[in-house]
Amino acid sequence: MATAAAQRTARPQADGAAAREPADYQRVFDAAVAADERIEPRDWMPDAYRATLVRQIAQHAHSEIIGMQPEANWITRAPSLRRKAILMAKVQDEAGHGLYLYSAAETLGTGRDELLDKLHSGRQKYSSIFNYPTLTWADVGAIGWLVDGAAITNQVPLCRCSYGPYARAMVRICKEESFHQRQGYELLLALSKGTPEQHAMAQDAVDRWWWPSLMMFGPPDDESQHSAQSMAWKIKRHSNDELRQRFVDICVPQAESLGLTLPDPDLTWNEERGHYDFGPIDWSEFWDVLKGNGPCNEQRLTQRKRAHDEGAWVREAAAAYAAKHTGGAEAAAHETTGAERA
Ligand code: BYC
Repeated sequence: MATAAAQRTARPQADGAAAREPADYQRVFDAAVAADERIEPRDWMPDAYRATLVRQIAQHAHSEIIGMQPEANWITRAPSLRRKAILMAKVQDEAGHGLYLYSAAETLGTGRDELLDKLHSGRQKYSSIFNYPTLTWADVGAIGWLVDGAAITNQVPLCRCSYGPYARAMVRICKEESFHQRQGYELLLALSKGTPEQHAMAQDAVDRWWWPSLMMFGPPDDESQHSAQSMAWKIKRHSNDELRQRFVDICVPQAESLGLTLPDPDLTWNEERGHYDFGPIDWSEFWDVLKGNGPCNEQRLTQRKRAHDEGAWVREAAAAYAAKHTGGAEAAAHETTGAERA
């Protein structure tokens, strides 16, 4: 009797069994999702499931590498060696996250070149949040606390995503994100407890990053075109609004401990719901940023394309090195075969 995993595999039957009908593959896939099993790269999967994963994972990967820019802006101006070392490590981590995610997308049969080409030509998105500028040093703290905090809230459930490679990549990413969130919180705390000017700088950063951080979770549920299907496939485990509410509930007491206020006069505890109520989000701003009209959209894409072009020689050198080694291995194998024959 074939195991559940073997039943899902789309490879030809080694035992010569008759090929299954498409409906059988669909049934086996549906049963695996219903049983909370992981779908793996060699398993049969519906085309639309594959396309949805490529869309989400690519957008996620693009966000990681574009997300390096706003913080990298402050590396040379970090106020101490310790802060500089922490920030450099964080920005490098984001590059690493991009690599895990591009690799996960590759397991779905989509090459990295193709995905980068779609990013550079505006055919694939990256997170709206990275189209806002980092105006002061406190923004590094606000990004860590709020942006990485929102990312963790969104990404912890993705560790249970139905697609194996994405879920496994998320485990490591979430561990690193929690370090990022803590360093941001600690940085803001130092500023908040510092001079009045430092406190004001921390408050100003939180005022600017709060609403865009809430937008990171995506449009409200009734305008989220992909949520229902993604949740049925167990790619997403919670809706955009559920995760946004969870994030607000986490942040309110943290803001109090930081001695900072969140820029929303409507934030109040709702005893009946067991959650904080919060004010209306300006969704016109969100859609406008997605259309390319945020304060930094143009700058981010221009910088990304420049970095890609300037890195061409590195990719060429790496490819030449790999070809040399593959060539060497093939030549060695050939020699062995020849020696055996002789
Ligand atoms: N920004 O039907 P919906 C990080 C798009 S990196 C831009 O709800 P879905 C970090 C959406 O793509 C964090 N676009 O979509 C890095 C769709 O358009 P398309 C990045 C957005 O996919 C460095 C349309 O709106 N995290 O933390 O079901 C330094 C309708 O939306 C956004 C991830 O990528 C947005 N905010 O749900 C520091 C997490 N929201 O594709 C930190 C993985 C929505 O049809 N992604 N859109 O053209 C997800 O969990 C989901 O894709 C989302 C959206 C919740 C974001």
